Amino acid sequence: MTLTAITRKVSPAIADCELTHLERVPIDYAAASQQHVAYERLLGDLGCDVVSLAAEEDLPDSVFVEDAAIVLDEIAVIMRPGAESRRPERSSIADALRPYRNLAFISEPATIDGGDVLLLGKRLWVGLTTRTSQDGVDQLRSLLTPHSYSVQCLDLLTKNRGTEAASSPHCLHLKTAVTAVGPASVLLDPRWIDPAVFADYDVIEVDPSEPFASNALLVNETVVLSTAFPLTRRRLEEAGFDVVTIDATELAKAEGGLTCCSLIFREAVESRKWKV
Ligand code: CIR
Repeated sequence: MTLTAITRKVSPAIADCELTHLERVPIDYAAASQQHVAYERLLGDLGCDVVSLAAEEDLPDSVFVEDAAIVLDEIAVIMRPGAESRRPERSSIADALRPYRNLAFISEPATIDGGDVLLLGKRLWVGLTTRTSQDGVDQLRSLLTPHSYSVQCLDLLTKNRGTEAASSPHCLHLKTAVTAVGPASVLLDPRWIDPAVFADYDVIEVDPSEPFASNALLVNETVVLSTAFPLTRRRLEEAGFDVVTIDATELAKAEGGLTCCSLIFREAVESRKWKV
């Protein structure tokens, strides 16, 4: 199926990115840009029309377009990111999405990052985290209930946490801990999220030696995973998934994973109707 993928080039200011759990280490801008170009090429190979936005010189985290919006068949919702430095990323993402969808907006004081929103069919799981507030979840629910989505809030600050809840910091976003790898399948890290939460789904757990492997990107029927996680790759392949890997190690230093760097969506339902 042809999909559209919105991406944005790495900002030359990436070294000034927000960091929550990782220590700041130097980020090689050239290497990050090169890896990002390979990511865009891979999306193209997997059937996406890639719309690559120009870099935003003054917005360090703007390559992580996933956090500024969510795109559903019926509507796109422009988020209000929890980190203040990231709020100016929204206007250009709204402009990029306008040709494809009607837009709705999360308004202040609510905050919500797209990285906290996991879509499985008509169900959205939304993590309550340091970036996403209850008000953000509630606003999203009122915007999407008319489109027949159910919005399920997952408190990741005090509940639903995995085996390392007491000893390690919680993960940044819901999708750091769990992502969709099929229509009813999720890849998760049981240290960060209680697998019982996803009992209705087919659950694949990451290899215990590979933290951060749980952020995989599903494009059509292919699972894209970082080359850093060969053992989790093997688990997925043994479970019957088609997996391709890509080097995403440079942006990982900015706490970015594979889902973070694109907004992927299919043709709007209305325009499909026109073509029938
Ligand atoms: C941030 O802290 O906002 C960025 N440095 C990383 C955002 C990664 N986005 C995501 O997981 N959805």
